[in-house]
Amino acid sequence: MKTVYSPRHLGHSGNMELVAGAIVPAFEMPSRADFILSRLDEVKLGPVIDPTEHDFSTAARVHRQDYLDFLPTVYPRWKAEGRDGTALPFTWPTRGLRGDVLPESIDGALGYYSFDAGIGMVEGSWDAIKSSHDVALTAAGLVQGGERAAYALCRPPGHHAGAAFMGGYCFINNAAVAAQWFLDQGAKRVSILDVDYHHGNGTQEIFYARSDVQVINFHADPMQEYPYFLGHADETGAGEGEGFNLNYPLRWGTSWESWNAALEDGCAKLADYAPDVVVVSLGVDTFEKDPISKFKLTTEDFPKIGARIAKLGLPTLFVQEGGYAVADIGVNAVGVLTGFES
Ligand code: FKS
Ligand code: ZN
Repeated sequence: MKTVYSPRHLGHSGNMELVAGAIVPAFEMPSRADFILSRLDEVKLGPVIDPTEHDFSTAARVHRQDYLDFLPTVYPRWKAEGRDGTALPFTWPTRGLRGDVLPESIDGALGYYSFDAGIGMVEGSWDAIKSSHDVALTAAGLVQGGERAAYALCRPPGHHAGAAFMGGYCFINNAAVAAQWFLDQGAKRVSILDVDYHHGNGTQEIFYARSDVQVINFHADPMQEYPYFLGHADETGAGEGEGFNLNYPLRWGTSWESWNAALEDGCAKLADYAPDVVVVSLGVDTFEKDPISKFKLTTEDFPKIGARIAKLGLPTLFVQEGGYAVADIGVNAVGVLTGFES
């Protein structure tokens, strides 16, 4: 399997986030990708190639244009206020406030275009975000070109980013852009299988009223876990999209047996849908030693996920999302890929 990777992710570094009342270094850090890259080399999964540059025309079909225009302006505007460090929002338009008027202030605009403070940006962030988008589309191109599967080593991740908002370390929804691109290339139906520990609320929002993309999520129950405000089982789609969104919320402490039962059910629904291609939002923060998560999957479980996905017998694009047990992330993420190939 080929991997697409860009060192331009490295500019997205030194970020801070709010954890339990303190500002601390963000868990989503550059070394995550380094560990994956060195593990890819160790197991000789296949060639690692550079992305080619892509414009944002496909991204504009899943994101709002004003949001895409806003992203590259964030850090220049932050600096123009005489600031440095991490750009972060702190006010959001919740119930009872106006969510329809974009403030002139950079702090107001950051709140308008986000749902949490997990989206720190620094000088090199925009270039990294752009490269992550290019990585996803380049890997999608490999699958479109006839490869059985490809791996997009994306950083930053994407599945929390919605049509017009960022959140949870995500800015552009790489998996959603790739899915849209497959459709634009002639695919009739695409399934997104999101195995990250956290609910992919952005992906769900983007495709919620559509029947050409089936979105299947296995994740920690939003009653207990971030992102808290989406991801319940009764969210099944709207209008034309009714029945094409599937959520499997699972309680803290979930281990392989019950996680796998959900995967089996989801895979059966996926097979019924009979998509032309599968996009996997690949998070390995379901790992027992993940520092921010509370599932109990082991290193031995990840290849089984890959093997089950391979059994679907469909062209498959893997898009990297979360995973914060940095020393194990390489073995676990690459374990899914080798499991797929075995
Ligand atoms: C406050 C707890 C909230 C945010 C967790 C974000 C998870 C991101 C992810 C992605 F795949 F997008 F990277 N933390 N400290 O793993 O879902
Ligand atoms: Zn996650």
